[in-house]
Amino acid sequence: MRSPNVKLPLGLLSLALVASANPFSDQTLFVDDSNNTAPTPDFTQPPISNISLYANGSLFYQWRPKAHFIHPSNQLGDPTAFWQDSNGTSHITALYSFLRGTGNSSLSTSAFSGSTTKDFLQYEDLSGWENAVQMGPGNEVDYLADFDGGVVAEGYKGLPTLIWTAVKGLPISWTIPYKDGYESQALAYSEDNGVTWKKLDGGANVPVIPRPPYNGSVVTGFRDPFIFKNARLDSLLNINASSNGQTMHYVSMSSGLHPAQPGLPGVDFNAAGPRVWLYRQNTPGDWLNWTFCGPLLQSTINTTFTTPGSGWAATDYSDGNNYETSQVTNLDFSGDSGSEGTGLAFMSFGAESNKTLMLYRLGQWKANEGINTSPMPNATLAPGVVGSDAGVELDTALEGLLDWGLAYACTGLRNEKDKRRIVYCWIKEAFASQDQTKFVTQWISSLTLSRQLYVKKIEGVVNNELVLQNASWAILNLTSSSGDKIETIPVEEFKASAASKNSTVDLVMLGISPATELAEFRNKANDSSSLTSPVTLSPANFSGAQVEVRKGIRSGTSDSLVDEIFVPLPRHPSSKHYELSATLSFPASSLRNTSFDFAAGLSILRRPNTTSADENEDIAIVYRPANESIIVQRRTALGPESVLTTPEVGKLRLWQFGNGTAESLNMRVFVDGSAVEIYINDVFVLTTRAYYWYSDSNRVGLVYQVPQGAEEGEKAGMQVEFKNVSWWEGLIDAYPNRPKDKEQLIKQAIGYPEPSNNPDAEGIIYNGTGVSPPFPTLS
Ligand SMILES: *[C@@H]1O[C@H](CO)[C@@H](O)[C@H](O)[C@H]1NC(C)=O
Ligand SMILES: *[C@@H]1O[C@H](CO)[C@@H](O)[C@H](O)[C@H]1NC(C)=O
Ligand SMILES: *[C@@H]1O[C@H](CO)[C@@H](O)[C@H](O)[C@H]1NC(C)=O
Ligand SMILES: *[C@@H]1O[C@H](CO)[C@@H](O)[C@H](O)[C@H]1NC(C)=O
Ligand SMILES: *[C@@H]1O[C@H](CO)[C@@H](O)[C@H](O)[C@H]1NC(C)=O
Ligand SMILES: *[C@@H]1O[C@H](CO)[C@@H](O)[C@H](O)[C@H]1NC(C)=O
Ligand SMILES: *[C@@H]1O[C@H](CO)[C@@H](O)[C@H](O)[C@H]1NC(C)=O
Ligand SMILES: *[C@@H]1O[C@H](CO)[C@@H](O)[C@H](O)[C@H]1NC(C)=O
Ligand SMILES: *[C@@H]1O[C@H](CO)[C@@H](O)[C@H](O)[C@H]1NC(C)=O
Ligand SMILES: *[C@@H]1O[C@H](CO)[C@@H](O)[C@H](O)[C@H]1NC(C)=O
Ligand SMILES: *[C@@H]1O[C@H](CO)[C@@H](O)[C@H](O)[C@H]1NC(C)=O
Ligand SMILES: CC(=O)N[C@H]1CO[C@H](CO)[C@@H](O)[C@@H]1O
Repeated sequence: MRSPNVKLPLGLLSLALVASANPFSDQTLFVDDSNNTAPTPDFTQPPISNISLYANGSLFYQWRPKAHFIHPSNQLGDPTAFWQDSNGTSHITALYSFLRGTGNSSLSTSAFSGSTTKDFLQYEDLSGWENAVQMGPGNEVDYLADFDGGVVAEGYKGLPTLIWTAVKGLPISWTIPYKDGYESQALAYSEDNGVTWKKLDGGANVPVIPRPPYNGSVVTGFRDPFIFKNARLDSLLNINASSNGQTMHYVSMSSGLHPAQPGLPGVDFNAAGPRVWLYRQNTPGDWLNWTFCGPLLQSTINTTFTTPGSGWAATDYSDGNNYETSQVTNLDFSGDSGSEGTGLAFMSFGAESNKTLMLYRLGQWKANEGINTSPMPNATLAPGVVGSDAGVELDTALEGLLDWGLAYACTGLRNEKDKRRIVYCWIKEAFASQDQTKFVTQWISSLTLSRQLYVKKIEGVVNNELVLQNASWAILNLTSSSGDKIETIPVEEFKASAASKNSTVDLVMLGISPATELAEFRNKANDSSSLTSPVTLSPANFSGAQVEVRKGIRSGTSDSLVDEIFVPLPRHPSSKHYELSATLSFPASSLRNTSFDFAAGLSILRRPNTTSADENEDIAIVYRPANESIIVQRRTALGPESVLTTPEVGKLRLWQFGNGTAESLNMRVFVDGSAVEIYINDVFVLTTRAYYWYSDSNRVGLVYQVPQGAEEGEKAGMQVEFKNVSWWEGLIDAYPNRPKDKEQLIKQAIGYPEPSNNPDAEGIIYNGTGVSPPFPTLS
């Protein structure tokens, strides 16, 4: 859970609150803004410069996705608490709140709600689209908010069991001092297959992991418990999983340690930094007592695993200050091998810094000394903490970005039938002011489409300095790897080994692709079109026929202008809901070659060429071989007063093979309202928002760009071939059983996100209005 309360001063929380509402129902109090005289949008004319001045609800349909998960409350946060029933039904849940909360019941005052899916394409709201809610805050254990949790299908009393972060204090942020007990980990179980959750002892203050492991409020956060099983951890910890017929369950806790500063609690500077802690059950089958086993992942503050300056984890301080939303499993070449413990160890996590990123690592689990692994001066175990001197830690082989754009808080589950790792992320909005704009759209955020993760192997890569970095790939040890055993060679060891004399190497990296089920977008398309023969573009085409040329356009930032050739596809989709794919071949000699500069890719959501350059609009996704970057340029009619228009940038390497060829670039782009997801070569994903304006911004085509004025400079190695260019329009309605009319879908309710069907409602001690209860004394 990313706490958006970061900048809220503590004092604000206890202000007397104006709204009074029945917090137990989202039906009772409504706003009436039907009399407003604000303008309504005209999508054939330029927009007003500040979209938050349009009438409430007037942009409801404009950017709303069709195939993406959206919560019925219309305000959604982290995906969380995923699990799969033994019959193969998956539960996809997300934190939610209302657009119009009471008091402190803002985006950070979250509750749990979701749906089931059988195919990762279509969803059934768990208790209907009008009140699809499973559990909310307000009891003694969680009187302010509920943050992310993990679920197992058979846990406490053999029932579906949720362990989640119960919040008693806000704000929480890595940028401010922490207070022990603000976040504790509590347990709930379900007697109706996850439709509702019952908190332990009716919501009494009996968390199962009450406080951070160390005394003195030294942490930066302590949340997002993720429950998992792992045979490799069992063997490293000498746990006989089947001794009493029960499997050992582990919990990863996302956290970090503050460096001590004058007057502020913290630990020795060298011990500070983000952490994922490992907890295990005291004994398998005991869901109430957990043993602290030290760090599962630890980093020094503001550092990265990747080679500094390389950019493979975006920044040299990628891992920041505090980890969040971790998920843990093992992956192999076909998918999720967590239960078996084979393949490579996998973790993904958010890392908070001044550029918060969603990262992953692959490597090997190795035994460590648990609580003695990183002795921390000035940090002693807190009362009641059971510590173990046997733990497990990730020995990292590679690190990268799970998504280069706006997607965050990714989590996943194992699809047991075929052992695939299915993952979803939260797609944040990118409005200049979300709080100002959310009433104009009357909904914010969605989850991504379903993705699948595995270990990807690329064979026969030229062995040169390009592979010799700590990066988002690792060199496979061909001697020790076979079948489901995957071992990699650290860069320095490789340089000193006989293998370094080989002319090629095999690389492993994280495979990320759209879930195979998304093939239905093509099978069920209501229209589609393909480019019948390959097209090659180069600077020579600036003077050719059948192309449109624009000169001096923004490449995304105002200070770098480009000249562009556009080749429209013969037909374009008539809506903004489609998949587009293309294969681009760049000459091997253009890769990392800075003696000339160009970029090529696709342009989407593009208006017919108008006479006035100001009224053009398009989004372009281009690869720039000189610096191996993917750039998403957003030249929308809406400008920075309304939406973020800075380009999204990611890094992608096209590998060179021993036979002299280079990898081609295979792009799949999903456009679903404002949600745009770009998948490349099953190793790169960038999710962003495209806030197009005009109703006729529907063209798609090929683009080729050079720096402004450079089109005379044609050189060998500047030709790009496009082939397999196709689109499939329609996508699939994620909610066939929800109404389509916005009047039914817009919730004007004012309230606290407490569900009326909360089985713990009688123990509610705080409902979001008035001064919150005093913070309890930690025993
Ligand atoms: C919510 O709590 C406030 C303050 O304690 C109280 O005045 C109000 O009646 C409560 N609302 C409901 C619906 O119980
Ligand atoms: C839109 O809704 C918000 C929140 O209910 C309200 O404060 C605002 O006045 C409304 N705006 C208009 C133009 O009616
Ligand atoms: C599978 O389990 C879900 C609950 O997780 C239940 O709603 C559904 O009816 C079950 N389906 C079958 C075919 O048993
Ligand atoms: C830790 O405690 C020792 C004494 O116990 C003190 O000398 C040292 O300055 C402390 N370090 C920090 C970072 O607070
Ligand atoms: C780490 O980086 C953050 C910005 O992301 C900064 O605020 C903080 O002071 C840095 N911490 C240290 C110890 O350098
Ligand atoms: C924080 O942000 C600035 C500006 O974007 C950047 O240059 C700096 O290195 C960042 N990181 C840290 C750790 O402060
Ligand atoms: C590869 O694995 C083998 C077998 O475990 C080991 O002997 C060898 O040192 C490894 N190679 C490198 C370069 O580390
Ligand atoms: C060198 O490459 C060959 C062919 O891929 C492979 O069989 C061999 O194991 C490699 N040598 C080392 C030392 O890795
Ligand atoms: C496209 O429009 C621009 C002005 O916006 C104009 O300069 C250019 O010639 C047009 N190109 C075509 C092919 O119509
Ligand atoms: C846009 O309008 C809102 C609502 O009046 C206002 O609060 C905000 O400051 C405006 N934004 C800009 C960039 O002018
Ligand atoms: C070159 O090698 C790569 C990787 O082994 C292979 O995929 C590709 O088909 C080969 N190309 C040619 C032209 O042989
Ligand atoms: C061994 C142990 O610590 N058992 C405890 C597990 O949790 C329950 C409920 O909190 C306690 O009553 C036990 O003593």
